[in-house]
Amino acid sequence: MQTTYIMIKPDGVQRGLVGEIITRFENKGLRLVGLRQLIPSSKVAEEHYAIHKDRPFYSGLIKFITSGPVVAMAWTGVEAIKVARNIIGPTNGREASPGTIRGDLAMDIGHNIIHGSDGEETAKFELELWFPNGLSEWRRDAESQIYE
Ligand code: IDP
Ligand code: MG
Repeated sequence: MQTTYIMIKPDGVQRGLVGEIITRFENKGLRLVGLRQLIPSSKVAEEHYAIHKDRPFYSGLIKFITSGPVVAMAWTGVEAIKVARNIIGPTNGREASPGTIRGDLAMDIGHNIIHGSDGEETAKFELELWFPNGLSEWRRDAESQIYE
């Protein structure tokens, strides 16, 4: 089992897509183990996107992500990091395939609705950053049907 950090960005919250997005992860069979809405501080946003700090879009990205509430989530499942990235689709909404969140709901590269961790190390770092008080430990009864 892996746990991945997923975040609905301010555009997704403003557009009223929170329910739609959570439904996709829940229906897939992932288990929600953390959920909070907050307006990110610059400090947390800068740490989260530190890897991009030398990119030309960095300051705009920090401004965007701190501009309003985000929905921070942690989802658990077998290969959850890859599964979630597949549900989300590639960065540019215009190039993302229909069926993915970005392919169905986004038209932009910056305003692309949602973030998902890209590997085990980043997932661990991001989960500790956004959920300093830890995650819920529980097991979905449906997992006996979701997994063989
Ligand atoms: P990802 O979210 O698909 O993993 P990354 O390359 O890690 O994409 O970039 C992080 C975020 O930075 C993207 O989701 C997007 O919001 C923003 N971003 C990436 N590339 C650009 C760009 O060329 N212009 C504006 N924003 C960008
Ligand atoms: Mg990324």
